[in-house]
Amino acid sequence: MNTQDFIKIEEEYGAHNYHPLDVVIEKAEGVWVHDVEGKKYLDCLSAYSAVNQGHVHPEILKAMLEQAKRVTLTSRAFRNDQLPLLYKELSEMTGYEMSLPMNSGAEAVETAVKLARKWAYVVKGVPRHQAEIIVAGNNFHGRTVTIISFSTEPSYRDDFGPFTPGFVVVDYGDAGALEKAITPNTAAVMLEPIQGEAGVIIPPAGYLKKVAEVCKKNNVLFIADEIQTGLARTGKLFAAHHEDVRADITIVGKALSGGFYPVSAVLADKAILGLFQPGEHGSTFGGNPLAAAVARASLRVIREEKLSERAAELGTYFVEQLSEIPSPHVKEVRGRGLLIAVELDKKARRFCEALKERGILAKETHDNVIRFAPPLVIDKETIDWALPSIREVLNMP
Ligand code: IF1
Repeated sequence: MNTQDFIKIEEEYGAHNYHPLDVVIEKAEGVWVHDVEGKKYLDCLSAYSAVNQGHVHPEILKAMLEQAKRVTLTSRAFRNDQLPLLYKELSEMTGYEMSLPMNSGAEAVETAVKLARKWAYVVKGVPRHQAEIIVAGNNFHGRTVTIISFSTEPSYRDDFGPFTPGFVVVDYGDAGALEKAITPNTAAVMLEPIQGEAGVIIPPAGYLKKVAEVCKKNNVLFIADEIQTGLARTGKLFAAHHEDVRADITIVGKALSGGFYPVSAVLADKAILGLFQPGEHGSTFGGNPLAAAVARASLRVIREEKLSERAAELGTYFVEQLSEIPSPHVKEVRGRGLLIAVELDKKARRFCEALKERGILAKETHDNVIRFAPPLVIDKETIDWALPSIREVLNMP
């Protein structure tokens, strides 16, 4: 079957909840993906930063295959020999005393919301069911009903009410507005350290630090959603580290599994995560031995291949090179590590389609932004290979 054959079947039998590029991928390795026509593409999306380690990383694959032959799922009614080791290695790598494993990013965000609310009632003394969580405009934290209840994107929420109450939206980047929004019932502030889906929006220097100070001063938890920005993507283990901020709760996902398996987790110290009592929260697959083995290998690759340093160095280079491209369409090039955005003065879709014709897969976000977020295993030579095509496309009429 060829590309059109696959597309025809997908269009007929699948829900149309995406508008993907018309490329049908059949295999991938490292920074490259191959379609059913035998064409090769440089992946500049990394499955929205889930394959920071590169596609089908051999070490993670080996760990997955070996574990899959032993045991894949025990449920948390029993214990397994992988999860304790993941807990320990996550703690040693991130500096948080404890973690709670889930599957999708949204499930980990929901877990963090429940944890912050419980902390508000049990520790802070907020009257039950009046806890408030402050979030930012143009946030993206997932697709569940509670999470889209605080989305400001009409298409994500308009047909899906009624909504979960208890969320207050303030402008991203404005610490003063955030401080004003704090009430005695505020449990937490939840932010993306860089807003990915909003178009790689990097907050003003010092914003995260100021937010952390405001939270501390007002006995409010700071929750950092690092599902997309974390695990080396922006050139540090966490994007919050660019401002030496240590959130009270950090949420990870995506690259926690190197793209092999849905694995997410909530990280916090015992004073917070110790609040969950047996049976209060869970999930059938959360913390399963296969997920734990995959996550342990994924974290090992990030450490051993120094992916944070790599993202910092190559991201700086990539941004410099993109910034030097003369183009009538480019409004701004911005990025941190290998999370890069080229903002255009017009819709970006046709530029992404032109890039696809030249063997580069990038996805538009928020209409006029092209996101460049290749796997962190990319090298300078490959960036140099891509630049002439990017230059050509950015100068299309
Ligand atoms: C889609 C966006 C990116 C996330 C942050 C939580 C989640 C995500 C910061 C939820 C997930 C994904 C979801 C995917 C597309 C992609 C996305 F465009 F939707 F917003 F990356 F920017 N926090 N982001 O970025 O994690 O439940 O998906 O595992 O829903 O279309 P998830």
